[in-house]
Amino acid sequence: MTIQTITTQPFAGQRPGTSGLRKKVTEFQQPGYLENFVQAIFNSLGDCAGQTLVVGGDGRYFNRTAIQVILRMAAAHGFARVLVGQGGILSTPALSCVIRKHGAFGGIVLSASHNPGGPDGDFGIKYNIGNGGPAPEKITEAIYAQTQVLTQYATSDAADLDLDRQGVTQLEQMQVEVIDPVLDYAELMGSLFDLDAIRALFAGGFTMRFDGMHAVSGPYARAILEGLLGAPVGTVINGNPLEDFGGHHPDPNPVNAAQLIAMMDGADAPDFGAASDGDGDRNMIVGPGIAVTPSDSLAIIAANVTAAPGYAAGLKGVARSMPTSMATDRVAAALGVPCFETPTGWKYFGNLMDAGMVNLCGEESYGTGSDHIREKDGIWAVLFWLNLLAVSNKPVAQIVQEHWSRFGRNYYSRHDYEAVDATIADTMMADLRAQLPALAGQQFGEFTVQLADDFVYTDPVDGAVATKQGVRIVMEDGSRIVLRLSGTGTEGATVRLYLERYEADPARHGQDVQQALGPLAAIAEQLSQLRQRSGHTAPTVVT
Ligand code: VG1
Ligand code: CO
Repeated sequence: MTIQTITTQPFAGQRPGTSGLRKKVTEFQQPGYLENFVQAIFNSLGDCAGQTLVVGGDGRYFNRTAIQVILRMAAAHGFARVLVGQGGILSTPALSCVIRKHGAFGGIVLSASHNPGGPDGDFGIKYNIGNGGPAPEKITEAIYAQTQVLTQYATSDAADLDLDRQGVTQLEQMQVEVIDPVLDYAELMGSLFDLDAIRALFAGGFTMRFDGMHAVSGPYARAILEGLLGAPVGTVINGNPLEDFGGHHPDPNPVNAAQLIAMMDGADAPDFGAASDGDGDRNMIVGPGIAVTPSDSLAIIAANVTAAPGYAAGLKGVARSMPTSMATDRVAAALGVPCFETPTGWKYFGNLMDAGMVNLCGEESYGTGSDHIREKDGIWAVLFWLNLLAVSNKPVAQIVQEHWSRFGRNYYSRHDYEAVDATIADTMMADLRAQLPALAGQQFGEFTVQLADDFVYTDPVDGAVATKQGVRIVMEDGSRIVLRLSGTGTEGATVRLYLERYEADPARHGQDVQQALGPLAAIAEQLSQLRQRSGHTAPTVVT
């Protein structure tokens, strides 16, 4: 075994997006492509002597290959120790948990999350810092700068390690410890929730289906739901991680988790349904005949947070991404705690949690989590709901309806337009931005524009400023239209249109969501000409 220095040349376009670098597998397979990015991470970190790194991924195609490359390069960079999940598996929340528990310097997640996998699918890589959370923009920009100038990378010529057996192996001067990917995480979950109450719920005949979508959360769900909590075997469906997710899109929404939705809409529906995404950080919550929107789920968790023992002291504050509905703001106001509005992407929540300003965060994109780690956490959200169902003894639909009756309903929907020509999308956003200064005060049907801007966020902890985080048009009645470009797509541009309308009157809480939002969608088209310009007659995905 010797350490070698390999000459390389920069690749264009290695700038991390909303959540790490995501590209087609074939792009990652180019010689030196992954190595360059990993070396850029290490260069930006500097000396790592004596430090521990955590490595794991969602098990998608290229995961194992990438981990072997990273292990050899970590040894060459001088890390003292690497913890790697058995089989190369670590869900994003589990990796965050392991970094924190073992005092690691940081970690590398291999995942393109909700994007499809397989040889023709997507791959991704993301660096997490010592608090367990995604690296802030200051660090991702430093990594990107490195990718543009590096001329060499260092690696070892050691053979591949066995990732399937737990235990310690030596790689150059570095120790590689293959760990149980579930153990630390399951222990943390046990410390937050009323496991006895949930066990009693299942023992009493309560039924559930958890859809692992053939992604990383299956093994976690099996160990926790069917193991620790005594749910019957078969509660977890599609529970074996597959390199191509069985050919599906591992994105837990009613469109992609159609099998689960069909079960939950059926005559003999289970009492509760849930699903998680590729890397286990997203969640979808479903009751018989009702899919809870992520924005409502966040608000409901906020309103009932003390139901779980880990949150008995209540909320310090909450945070939501800007496009997420304002349902949680109403709960925060009622509780008298602050509600922060951040740009899209979990990396913006880290500082607020580290500073003790918030202990609950969420995004409209099926992401919910707390300060137990620094990532969103799919199984955590599912366990919270189970805990709530167990102590409240109410079905999902009743919990949701009672929440609306108390706080009002924020009708909400996201319309995604995928694979739009990137130039058309950029021009559309630029033209929209140009209209913003003149919009305030203008009337569109029943709506009058109160505020129109391109969202700018100043981090209250470190003062970092993020600009151009999405165009928002806020009406006087609180209704909102938000448009932004995705930072995780790998084909052309994905335009996301977010629509929200508040309805206080319980007598009007039973409307069809798309009908309730129809007038706002029409205004969005009038202002952006998104459909007309993109040639899409309808959104690709509506959630
Ligand atoms: C999307 C979501 C965002 C989420 C991000 C990563 O980003 O909108 O809320 O944080 O994915 O989620 P974008 O830029 O495509 O809108 V995950 O589960 O893919 O790591
Ligand atoms: Co994810």
